Amino acid sequence: EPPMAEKLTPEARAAALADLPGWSQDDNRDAIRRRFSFKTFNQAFGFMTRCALVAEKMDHHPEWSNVYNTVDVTLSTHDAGGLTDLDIKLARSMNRIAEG
Ligand code: HBI
Repeated sequence: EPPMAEKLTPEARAAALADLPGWSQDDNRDAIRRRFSFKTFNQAFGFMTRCALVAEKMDHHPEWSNVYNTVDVTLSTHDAGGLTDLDIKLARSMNRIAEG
């Protein structure tokens, strides 16, 4: 197994967020969040299916919920107790997948 990811410094977090369209710092936790909105439930669930395959490959998993055409995502590295590069990588993948 790779070594545990380390929490990003405030500077690294700010720099990463500035280059991550749609994502923002969670108000209450050391985590980032984004709402993805689609035209249909089918598009939303297709997005979740593709993201799930990436997450499983990374062994890094989102906290998320789906209501009809909307997917709310929160990313944090539980093992590290906060935001790490793994969250940034998964967020980038999710943005790419959402762009189709
Ligand atoms: N997903 N978001 C997130 N954070 C983790 O710390 C994490 C995970 N998926 C799997 C995982 N850790 C495993 O490494 C441990 O649960 C063993």
